[in-house]
Amino acid sequence: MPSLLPRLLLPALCVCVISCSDDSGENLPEGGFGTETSGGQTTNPSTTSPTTGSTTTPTSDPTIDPTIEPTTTGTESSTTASTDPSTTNPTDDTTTDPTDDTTTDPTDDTTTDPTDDDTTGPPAACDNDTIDDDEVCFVPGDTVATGATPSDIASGDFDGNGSFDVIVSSVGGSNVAVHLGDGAGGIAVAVNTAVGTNPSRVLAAEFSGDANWDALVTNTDDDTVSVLVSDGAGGFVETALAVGDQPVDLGLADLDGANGLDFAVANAGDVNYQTSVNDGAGNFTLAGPWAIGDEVTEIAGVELGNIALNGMTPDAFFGGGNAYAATPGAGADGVMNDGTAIGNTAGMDLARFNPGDFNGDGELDVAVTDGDSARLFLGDGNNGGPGFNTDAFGPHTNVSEAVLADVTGEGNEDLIVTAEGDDEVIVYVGAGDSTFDGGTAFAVGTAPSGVAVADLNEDGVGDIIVCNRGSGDITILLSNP
Ligand SMILES: [Ca+2]
Ligand SMILES: [Ca+2]
Ligand SMILES: [Ca+2]
Ligand SMILES: [Ca+2]
Repeated sequence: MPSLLPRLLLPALCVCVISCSDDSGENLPEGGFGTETSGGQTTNPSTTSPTTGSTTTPTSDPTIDPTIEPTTTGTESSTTASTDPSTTNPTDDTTTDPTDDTTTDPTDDTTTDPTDDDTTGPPAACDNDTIDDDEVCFVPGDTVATGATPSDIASGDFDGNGSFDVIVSSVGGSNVAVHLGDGAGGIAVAVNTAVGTNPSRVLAAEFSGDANWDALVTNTDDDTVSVLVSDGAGGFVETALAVGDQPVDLGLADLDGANGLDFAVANAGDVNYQTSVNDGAGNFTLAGPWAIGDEVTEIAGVELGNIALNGMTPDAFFGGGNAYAATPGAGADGVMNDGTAIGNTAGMDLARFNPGDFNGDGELDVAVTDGDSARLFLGDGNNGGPGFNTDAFGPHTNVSEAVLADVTGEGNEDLIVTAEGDDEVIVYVGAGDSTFDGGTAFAVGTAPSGVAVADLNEDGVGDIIVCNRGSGDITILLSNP
């Protein structure tokens, strides 16, 4: 992928893959690696350290060679993958072109290409087990049928066997679909679990005090959150918590410093949010709703994490439409303080929120969709709350979700964006210093509506899992270092 900007390799940060979500204040269960999508939890049940490597293999340009050259690109800067000269001449494999890392020739392994260090892999290779500065590589994995009109997807180890599994919510339905992972990159057919009406966001984490990951679901049409405590066999025991009007998003953190993860829920109909404190066994007690500031007139998302508003207790970050705000957390019993409006983003349409820590400073950062683009909020620890990365990652067509996770194996969070109108997922490789490359697009199913990252094949590098609203299925893209 010669057109990608060279990214900095920061080996010292590689261990962050295991735990930086915790550092962001999300206080994830041990082992974290992999990322949820909704509300954003993640994690790696196995505490394996990330291996290295990224490479390339696209799926998105069938007219050339679907096994190799990623086409497209969304862009934050003006750099795009389209600058690869080889794309204009499929047979061009000239060794005099230093940027030609062709892809159309499966036997190309030229050592005269300064950017090609893929000297050991087989043809069309994304498997040389080295970190290639210029490659972003994913191998198409399984496509698996799921709920009829999936809206969101998350990953966790629900049966406690050490391998990531997948859970999907479907718009208009009353079930979530669970797909157990096989540890080799595949997932099983769906087994449904009943929840409330119109499950929208789903988030996975371990919060009941055993080895089995649990889940939370917002049921937008009956104003409940389903607390799904895993039974250890891929099923759940559901408790429906009555919350405010039209719950649409969730955030997770240990608010009170005891008994594991607590959560926040954004109520779009009431334009407020509530917190809920865990007793350690997955029984939650609601607190709030909390003041969010007059400037915030819509709430589409909420995240919990330290943004240094008042020390190290988790704070809340929330908003929607054209404004966002934060409230300092008081800690005790999930109590939050009054909201502080941080920014008015006139003309934006902030919708889906997901947490991360893309500059690795331990402060909560947030990825948000904004119409045809994705945006990033940088928690800078300045007590004034998060700054705002004004770069738009796009344009694409109808960005449905944006998540932060390392899918290239070098230890920095990348930005993964689904474009519902383009049938693509776009990967922006993060350098760990708040900068990203120009993006590389990969084809997925029809109308991708959500994305999660988890290491499904257990090679130490996060894989991309997309649910597709239009085709009613899940696309897996295995990172192939
Ligand atoms: Ca599992
Ligand atoms: Ca559990
Ligand atoms: Ca707690
Ligand atoms: Ca993997």
